Amino acid sequence: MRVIDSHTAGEPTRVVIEGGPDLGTGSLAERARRLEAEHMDFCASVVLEPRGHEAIIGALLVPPVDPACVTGVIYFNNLQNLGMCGHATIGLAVTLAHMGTIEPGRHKFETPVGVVEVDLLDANTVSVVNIEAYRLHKDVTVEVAGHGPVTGDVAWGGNWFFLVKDCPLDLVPENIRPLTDLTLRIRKALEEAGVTGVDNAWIDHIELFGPPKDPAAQSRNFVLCPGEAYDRSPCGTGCSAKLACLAADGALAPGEEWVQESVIGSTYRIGYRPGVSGGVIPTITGQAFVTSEATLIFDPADPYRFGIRG
Ligand code: PYC
Repeated sequence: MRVIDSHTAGEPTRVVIEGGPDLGTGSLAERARRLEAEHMDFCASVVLEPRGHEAIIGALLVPPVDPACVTGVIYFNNLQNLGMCGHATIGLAVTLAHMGTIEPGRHKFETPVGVVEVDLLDANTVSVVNIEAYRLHKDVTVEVAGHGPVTGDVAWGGNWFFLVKDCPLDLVPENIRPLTDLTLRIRKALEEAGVTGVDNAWIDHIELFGPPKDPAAQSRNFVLCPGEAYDRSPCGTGCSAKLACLAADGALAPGEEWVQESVIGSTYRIGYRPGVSGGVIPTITGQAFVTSEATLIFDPADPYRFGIRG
């Protein structure tokens, strides 16, 4: 299997360019469900140790349904497929440019949650126009074990998020362990309280906000991804959910720029235009860099060929 690795604002992406499973035909959403139901060994073997680690997001290239799209893509981690993934979309655009498949300019990628547009600005800089993001609930309070009440908003940005405005901990790399513990507890509290997205969807991403370190930024975040990994980047779909909340609160006007910092200090420039269903169409601009091209080997005698699972 051939893969190309990159990182976007520190967050890794592994694009499978050859040797992935055949998911047959149908919509991207149907093929993503098939990937999750029938090929989790493949997903875990690509992203987990000993070939990877829990923070890697895989991107499986598949033929698009919409002929206007350069490619279809299904993002996945070791547990599930992701509807959309902002950092991996930036990483994919830079990877396709590295392969000579796309040139600077506007392109479309088809994902399980809809078509997204990417503007390849130079070899490393990409703007992603995401699907429509919206806030579902404002000010939901849950009782978090060992901590007390925590209030946040539930919003959709291509994945489901619970967004907490004032993080009680400083958002710095030294606090990644306690930030991870706190967000895992918040996610459990949401599950226990029955707080979900639309159609009982699991709120799998938890996002904490605090003041930025860089004076050019407006905010800093920490994002827990499905599983126990945190996002090294400011999280593209998390920024989309944030923009939906800012717009709903009247805190950011259409076309205005917001700089979102991640817990490691990397940044995205973000903004929105109004959506057609009352939400926002986010634009996320960031940089990715290719880090390796590799052939993954699956030796049938290797007891860990399907990844080391916790
Ligand atoms: O950038 O949307 C994102 C993302 C989701 C999970 C990790 N990164």
